Amino acid sequence: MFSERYYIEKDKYDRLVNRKNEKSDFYNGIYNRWKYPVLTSGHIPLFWKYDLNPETNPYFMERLGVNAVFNAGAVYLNDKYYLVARIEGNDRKSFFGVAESDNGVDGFHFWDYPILLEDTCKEETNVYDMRLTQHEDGYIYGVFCSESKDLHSNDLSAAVAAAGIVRTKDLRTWERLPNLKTLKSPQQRNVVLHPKFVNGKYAFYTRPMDDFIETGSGGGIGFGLCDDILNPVIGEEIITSRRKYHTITEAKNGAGAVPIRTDKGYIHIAHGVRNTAAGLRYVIYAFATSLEKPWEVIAEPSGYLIAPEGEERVGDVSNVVFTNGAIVDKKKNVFIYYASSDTRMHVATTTLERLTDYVFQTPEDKMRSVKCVEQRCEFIKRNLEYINKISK
Ligand code: M1P
Repeated sequence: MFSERYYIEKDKYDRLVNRKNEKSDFYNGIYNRWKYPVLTSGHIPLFWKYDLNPETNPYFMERLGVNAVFNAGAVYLNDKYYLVARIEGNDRKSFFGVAESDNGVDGFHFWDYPILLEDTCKEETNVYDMRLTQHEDGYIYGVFCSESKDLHSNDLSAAVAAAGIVRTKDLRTWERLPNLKTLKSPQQRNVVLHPKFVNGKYAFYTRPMDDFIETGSGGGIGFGLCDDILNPVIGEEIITSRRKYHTITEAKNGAGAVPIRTDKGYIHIAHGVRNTAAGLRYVIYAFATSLEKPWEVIAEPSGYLIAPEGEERVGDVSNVVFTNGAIVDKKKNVFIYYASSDTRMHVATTTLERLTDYVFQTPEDKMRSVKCVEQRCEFIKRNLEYINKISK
């Protein structure tokens, strides 16, 4: 018989997973924030953490704890909303688990088992942050960070990041492909596969990096083509959305959700990082690239789209919001899944029409205070003239 405590914990879990979500009172006209996180460590089934047999676990102890659930890839299949979340054990190793919901804002529950990747890469220590691309070749690709110890350094923390690739048709059976090789960049993180062939090739958004943490000379989000997904190699990478001095992307940036196709161009939802006295601050921003040349930026609203607010500001890595998944459903509603402070998952919702308006109509960053004040003064002037006109 299960311990009495099992039923208490099971009741907590059931209440959390079945809790109805509601829009918060946050307003900016661009998207709605939802009150409750959609996934947390509390959403992990008890049988992933507790040995349920009282003979081997008489004190009903957690034997394999889970520290955090965050940075989820997202995909919409057969009218359901799926997240492939980064689950980090108390042992600091991350892995992936599939959670599904009927409406995209609540009711997310994990399948019985996490994803067990093929062990094809013996030096790999950690995996995280999967982006899910429904490619026109018929597969769903998962591109994630594959992290290994840097054996060429005496620093115990030195690591090497590469892009791992898996593919599936049903989220249940996953085929591991070789890691992506980028000939010009020693390290890669935040790599996203474009959903279409570009010039007949697989196209990746990359993030050239000199080092595991610092992007160094890497100029921003990169783009490169690859002939063969079974032997994925990228020669040249060109820069799409650039890091810029004194902006939200000054320290680094990285591709997030798979680009969303609209009539006007592809919308990208990415992250930008700046340095502060309190450490790095991660925000989410948006930009658009051309349909014909999906590496060419054609619109980039100034500033951030989502910044951490309230409880989002605090967690294992505070002052961080990060996205690697968004869904556009059959009604053209957009679900932006984002993690806060490397701890939990949230959702912000909007429509494709509204998001397109935001990306293409929001003014660009004028890059210098004086120019930004000029921009704001013109804006205020137009508004005051309009108020005057309608109040006559
Ligand atoms: O801790 C914040 C994020 O840091 C990394 O992002 P980036 O590569 O841009 O620095 C990632 O490890 C990500 O998982 C993490 O959320």
